Amino acid sequence: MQMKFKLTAVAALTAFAGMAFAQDMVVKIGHVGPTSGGIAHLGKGNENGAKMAIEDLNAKGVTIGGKKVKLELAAEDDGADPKQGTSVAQKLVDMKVAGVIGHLNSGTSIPASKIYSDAGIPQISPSATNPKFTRNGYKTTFRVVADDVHLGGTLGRYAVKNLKGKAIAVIDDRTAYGQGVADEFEKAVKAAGGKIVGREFTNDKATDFMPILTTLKGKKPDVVFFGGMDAVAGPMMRQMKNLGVTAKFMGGDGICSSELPKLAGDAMADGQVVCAEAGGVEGTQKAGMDKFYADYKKRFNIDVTVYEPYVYDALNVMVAAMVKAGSAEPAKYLPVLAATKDYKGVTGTISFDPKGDVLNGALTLYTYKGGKRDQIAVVR
Ligand code: ABU
Repeated sequence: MQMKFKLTAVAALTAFAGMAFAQDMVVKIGHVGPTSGGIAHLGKGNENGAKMAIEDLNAKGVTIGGKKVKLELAAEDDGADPKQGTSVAQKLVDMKVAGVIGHLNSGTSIPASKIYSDAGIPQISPSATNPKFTRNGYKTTFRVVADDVHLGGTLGRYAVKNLKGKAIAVIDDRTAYGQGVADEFEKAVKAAGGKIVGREFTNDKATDFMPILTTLKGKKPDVVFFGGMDAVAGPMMRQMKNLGVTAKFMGGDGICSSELPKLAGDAMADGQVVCAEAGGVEGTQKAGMDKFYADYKKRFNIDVTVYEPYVYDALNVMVAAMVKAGSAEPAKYLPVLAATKDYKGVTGTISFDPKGDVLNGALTLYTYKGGKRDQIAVVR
């Protein structure tokens, strides 16, 4: 009798432990963005996108290889600094995260990609657009946005053909993204028969642009393109206004945020800015993106800045691959992730090409009216 009781108790304890194990299997996913420094608003937005994806997945319930899983976010700040980027990448590798969403910047994502590749850990950037990011031959590197060849090229052609720019000036912030997208813009302007009247550079922490703007003012530009981020573009626009430069102001996804009107203040005239987000949806897919914007606002009581839906999709695509592979072990789910085909996300349909780039990536051209982004067109 006593033996029977003992056996029953052991069985119950074993079952309970099994249940607890099944309930408690934790899968850690890393996220990296600059949550400090000049573009902390963008980094925090990206982190929120990752939080929202984790919360939604945990609420729905995720089962991997027959085990109920609790997803946890390991969020790190790289300050948009390449050295800090590699240091937090190593920290995430040491924590044995199953995968990483990030980094936000090309300048941090590119050096970090070697660390993740050496560790065999999949990395999906929701925003790094420098083409080099996916061109190092690493099997672990993916991105869900179009690259700077597409961004700079489209904007360069638009400056000549649609804006009818006759004297185009270019400034960049000397980062991997800023310089790269500006180079692509300049190439496309020239190929479309446009004239570049000046090229200047600054850096991603600068606040005084008067010397370079004064030089460019002498060349009477009707379009100024800036390769860099919104935190620099806003004050640059204010100083352009102070100098009486009324040129159209163009830039890539880095300036194309909901924050730019606040950063530029009254220096931004309606229709003056033309920028491009490195993704986009049309037709029936627009409902999903609109719903994400509304849900995000409800959850965090702030607007989407620009990349949050891409972070959300990147994390969901990663977890979908784990579910399909029946494993959160990087070596097991990586081939399934690479084979992602026609994943229906809030940012559109995601498939990866052999480099890890999103196939058939779109761009959305925007201007600003009344301090709000106003869509011009979705371009493929
Ligand atoms: N794509 C613009 C911002 C991020 C980056 O590529 O540096």
